[in-house]
Amino acid sequence: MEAVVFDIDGTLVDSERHGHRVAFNLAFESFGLPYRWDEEEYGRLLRTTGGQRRIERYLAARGVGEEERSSLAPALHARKTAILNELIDAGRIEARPGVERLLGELTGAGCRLAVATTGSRSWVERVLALSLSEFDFEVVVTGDEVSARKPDPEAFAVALDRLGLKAQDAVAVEDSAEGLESAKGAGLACVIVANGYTADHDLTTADLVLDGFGDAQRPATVVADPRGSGCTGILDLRTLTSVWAAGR
Ligand code: XBP
Ligand code: MG
Repeated sequence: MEAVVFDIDGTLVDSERHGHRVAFNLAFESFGLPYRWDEEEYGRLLRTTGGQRRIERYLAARGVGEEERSSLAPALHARKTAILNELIDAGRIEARPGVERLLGELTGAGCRLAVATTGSRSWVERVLALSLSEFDFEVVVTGDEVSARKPDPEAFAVALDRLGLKAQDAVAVEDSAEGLESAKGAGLACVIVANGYTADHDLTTADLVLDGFGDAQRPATVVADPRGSGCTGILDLRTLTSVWAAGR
């Protein structure tokens, strides 16, 4: 196993409920718009990957015309991204429990680290620099560099290409059905670390499903272990290597 390619939102960081969603709402407010996405509605809106697309589809569903949408959505998204960067600077977007342990273990074993996200490069670089600064993500593919967002496999395919690796040399770690479909579409074995927004997604094609990264004090729950990795609730190098080997 040469590398692990990580998703960001909902995976490395629990960023959606109290990060992106808050930034979207503050952007709507700053534009004097009445829209507010509550936690429950946001979970449904998340099925559209890419924040600008999410805004566009929401505006269309509210009858905002194509011409107005084509200028309003990018402007709102730019404001949202600026606000999100302020939240990141304020330390509001943190790594999920167990992520730093796993990244340290992988780094110590000489395993290469990469990111394949649908999110925008502007905040992705910031969150990696501030919340995961001690780790070297050799390749970072963001929504800005791909023509098709997840569940399209492009983000993971570009990450593998830039790593100079084939799919059988690596494993993906994701949180959502869209991310799982994207990773599988690129030929990668995929571990899902689900969260409050994705626990009810269709994750049946995953090679392992946990509800967290886990650690000795608080192991995660193994939701599904179809490859027989023997995971006991701690996503570690051994478990990832076992999933990788079973997927070859
Ligand atoms: C999650 C997404 C992103 C974020 C919002 O990406 O779909 O769109 O919700 O970020 P992933 P942007 O799980 O692939 O990291 O507003 O920058 O798109
Ligand atoms: Mg995600």
